[in-house]
Amino acid sequence: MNEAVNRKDGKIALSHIAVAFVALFLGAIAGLLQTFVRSGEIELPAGIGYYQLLTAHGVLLGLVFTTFFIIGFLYSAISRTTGTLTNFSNKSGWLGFWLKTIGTSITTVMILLNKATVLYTFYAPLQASPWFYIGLTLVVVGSWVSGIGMFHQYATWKKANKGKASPLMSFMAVATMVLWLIATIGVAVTVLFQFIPWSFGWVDKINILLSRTLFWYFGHPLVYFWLLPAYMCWYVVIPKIIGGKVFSDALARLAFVLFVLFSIPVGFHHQILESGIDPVWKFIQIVLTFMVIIPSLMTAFALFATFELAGREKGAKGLFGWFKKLPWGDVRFFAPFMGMLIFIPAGAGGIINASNQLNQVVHNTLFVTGHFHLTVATSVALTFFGISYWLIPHLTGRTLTSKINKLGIIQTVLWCFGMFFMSGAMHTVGLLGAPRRTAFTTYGDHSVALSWMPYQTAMAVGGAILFVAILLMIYIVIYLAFWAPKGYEEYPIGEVNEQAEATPLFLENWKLWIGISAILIILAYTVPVIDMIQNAPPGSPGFKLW
Ligand code: HAS
Repeated sequence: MNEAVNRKDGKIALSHIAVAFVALFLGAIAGLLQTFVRSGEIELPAGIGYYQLLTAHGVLLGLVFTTFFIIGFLYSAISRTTGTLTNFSNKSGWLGFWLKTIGTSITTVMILLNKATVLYTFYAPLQASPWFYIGLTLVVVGSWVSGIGMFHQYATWKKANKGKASPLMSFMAVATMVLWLIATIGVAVTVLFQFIPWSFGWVDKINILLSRTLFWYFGHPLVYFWLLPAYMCWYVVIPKIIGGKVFSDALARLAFVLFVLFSIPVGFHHQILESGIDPVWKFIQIVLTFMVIIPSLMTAFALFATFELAGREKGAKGLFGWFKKLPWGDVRFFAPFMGMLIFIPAGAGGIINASNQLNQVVHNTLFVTGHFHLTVATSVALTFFGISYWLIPHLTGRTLTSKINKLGIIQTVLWCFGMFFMSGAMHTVGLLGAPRRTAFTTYGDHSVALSWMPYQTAMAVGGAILFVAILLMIYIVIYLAFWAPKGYEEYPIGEVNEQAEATPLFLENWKLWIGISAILIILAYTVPVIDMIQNAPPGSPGFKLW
């Protein structure tokens, strides 16, 4: 195994990470302004709309920051663990990068021109400029090209190492991209066959229910596309940083396989309150949703085991003695750890959302917004920051200094504080009935709406703290990329515990897993989708309400 990522391959990863952090910065400005507008502190100048900002925030952070960071990180992981990329994989890496970057630029310009104020979920019948959808298509096609490059590298390694299990990190990267490719079929179909013809005016009407269903076929696995790279860090990188071992290679692979199987046929849990879908099919998909919780519970188990075994190796005694042996002063550990810790309430919120009856209380309220600010914007984002502290200097031939390590710890603490205020207030006020996706309003000074105001102010306070944390992070990223002392920063990859069971090779039988995944998708979606087409509602013209 290479100890360092090849320089040429590293440039692909770095370019992706650079775009990711530019998107993070722009998206954060939108986020800060939103919290101030929503709490009634400011009004936006120059005709900028609240929903325009909200669209920019969701697209730049939810779609661009994540996708670019993930693909950059996965390329680095594959190159680090399977060796220098083949010519084909390297070229695919660059082609994918440019397609995604051109697509992102088109989409962002459309949002800034106020021609695509449709939020990141672009629900019909809100209708954007066709160029918004074309930009998104390029991002998706670019990500496919990147994925094919990774598959090629993995297949080349497998051919040269017949009968051996692939390196764990590469396996995880491939599983993440398999999930992504299957998931994006849904969004590709709705954008190509519904949104683009409708927004160009080639057809007058759109089947809203079908478009939302195809969106959520993609939208739920999307959240695991965000989560799995964080899990790669938790399973493989963290053991090395804490001086321990990967608890079980087989368990980690099985968890990733379960995500490929169960993360897709569950989109209806975002549509529990959507009329026109038979409750039986909603019920089936909710049962499958509870199945997709299992690999996260397995992950929690494996992490506790990793921490405990590492602690006992270092002489920890008692039930919780290992806790003190963790490297609290090392930001490469501390930031992802805070992500894990916060994933416990974040995941509990997900289970609340997924429960049919409780969903009636929280759907379309700020509770859901609170949920995803803990999951993606804290557990995942803090882990991505944790990766950046060593990955960026590793790729630029520099080192993480103790000053930046300290700043990173301050950044993490600020992030957790900011999120405590913002997401805590969102969860609470959501339970009091405050809707999501709304600008400032007192609903004619209604007493219930007025009771939400203190929470919205708390959201703005949290948002301001988070903005300071983002500025700090951007400074750290620039420092690590350009100013940190030259040197060598380790790319940490944990070894597997000698006492773990051997990894069964069937875990890499992709034909089997993709086959089962296809069967589950067909089972969960065929009948309801046929129903939506055969008994289609009249369809809707486009609306531009901004
Ligand atoms: Fe979710 C809505 C259900 C996980 C993101 N979710 C959303 C939306 C987003 C999102 C963005 O069923 C909004 C979409 C929109 O715009 O409308 N979600 C779930 C469930 C899970 C879940 C069941 N969500 C995530 C993750 C996300 C994410 C992960 C991003 C990364 N979600 C829903 C539902 C809705 C929803 C409904 C729709 C609501 C509605 O009505 O609109 C599960 O996967 C969660 C399982 C997680 C766990 C936690 C395991 C804990 C671990 C940490 C261990 C910690 C350690 C450290 C070891 C069971 C692994 C501790 C150390 C110590 C010392 C203590």
